[in-house]
Amino acid sequence: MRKKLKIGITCYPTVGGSGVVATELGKMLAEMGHEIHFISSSLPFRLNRMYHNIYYHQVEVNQYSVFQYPPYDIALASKMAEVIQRENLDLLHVHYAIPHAVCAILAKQMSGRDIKIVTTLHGTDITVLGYDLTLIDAIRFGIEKSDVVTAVSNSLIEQTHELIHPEKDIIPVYNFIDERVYRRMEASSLREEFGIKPEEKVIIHVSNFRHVKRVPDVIKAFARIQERIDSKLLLIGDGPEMTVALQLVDKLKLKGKVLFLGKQDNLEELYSISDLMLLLSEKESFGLVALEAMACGVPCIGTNVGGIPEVILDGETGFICELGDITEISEKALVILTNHDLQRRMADSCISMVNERFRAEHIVKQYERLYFDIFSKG
Ligand code: GMT
Repeated sequence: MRKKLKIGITCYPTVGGSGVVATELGKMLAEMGHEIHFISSSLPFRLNRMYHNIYYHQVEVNQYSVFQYPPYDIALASKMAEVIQRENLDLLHVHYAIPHAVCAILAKQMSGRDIKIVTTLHGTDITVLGYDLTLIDAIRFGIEKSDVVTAVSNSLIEQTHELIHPEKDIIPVYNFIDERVYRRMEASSLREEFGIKPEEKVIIHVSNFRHVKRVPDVIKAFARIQERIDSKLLLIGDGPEMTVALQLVDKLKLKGKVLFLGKQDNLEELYSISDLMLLLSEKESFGLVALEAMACGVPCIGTNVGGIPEVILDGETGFICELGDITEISEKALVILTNHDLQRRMADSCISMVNERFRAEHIVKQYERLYFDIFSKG
C-alpha cells in the first residue's frame, strides 16, 4: 500500500484561480487519504465546511507601529516551520514562486527538517512580477530551490524561461475543475429571474475585473453582437475596472442589456444558462473560468494570449481571436450564436474535452505521482 503523505498547502486564499486550484487539489488529495494542512492568512474560500483529513493553520500578520508594512512573509515562514515540526509534514506544496516558495525555503531551514518543496507557478508571479527587475532573482531562487516546479500551461513555462532563465525543469500540469460541481444543470428559473426572454442568447464573462482581463473589450464586442441578435451580457465579478465598465455600458447605451451580477458563488448555474463565454485577456496563463464554462457545455471565445489556446481549442470548443480585435471577436461570436448545430457540436466538444484533457482525477494523480517521485529519488 502507498504511503499517505502529510502535505502543507499554501496559496492566496481569497477569490482567484490559484486559490481555487490549490484548495480543490487539497480537497481531492484528502479524499484520497492524504493528510492536508492549509497554511494561509485566512480560510481558503472554497473550504467552506469541515472536511475529513483537512486542517487549517492561520497565519497571523500583526501590524506593529515600527514596521512600515506588515511582515506577512516572515509570519508565513514561521507558521510553516511550526506546522512542519508539529505535524511532521512530508512536503509543502506552495502556489506562487514569490513569496510562497521563498517562504517555504526559509521555513525548511528554520525547521531543520528535510521537507520537500513543490512549487506551482500560476502566472501572475511570472508574467507580471517577472518584469520587475528587482524581483527576478528572488523568483529564480524560489524556483531553483524547490524540489519540483510545475506550471499550469506550456505557455507559462516558455515565458518563465524567457523572463527568469531558471536552470530547473518546469513540468506542465494543467488546471482542473471538480466535474461533480461544474456540469450543465437545469437553471431556467434563473433566466426568468434575470428577465431574460426565451429567444435571447446569453453571453457571460467572469473575472476579477483587473485591467489585464480587458472587460471593456468584452462590452465593446457585446455591443456589436446585440445589434444583430437578441442577447444579454452577464458580467460576473468585481475589481478595479468596474467603474470603467459601468461608464462604457452607459456610453454605449447598453443599460438593461448588460447585467452586473458582482461576485457570485454557484457559477455552474450561471454557466448553465449561458450560450457563450468571452475571455479576452491580455495576460492569462491558463484561464480557469473558460474550463469551468466548458465543463458546463459553454463554447468560449478567447484571445491568442498565454495559455488560453491550450484551453480553448480553436474551431472545436470555441474560437481564438487576436487581442483587441473587436470585429473578429464579434463576428466569431455571431457564427456560434446564429448556428444552432455548430453551437450544439461545440458544447458537446467542450464537455468531452474537459473530460479528456482536464479531468480532475487525472490531474490530481499527476501531482500525487510527482510527490512520490521526489521521495523515491531520495
Ligand atoms: O487571473 C488572475 O487575476 C488571478 C490569478 C491567480 O493567481 O489566481 O490567476 C492566475 O492563475 C489561474 C490559476 O492557475 C489561471 O487560470 C489564470 O490564468 C492566472 N492569471 C493570469 O495569468 C493573469
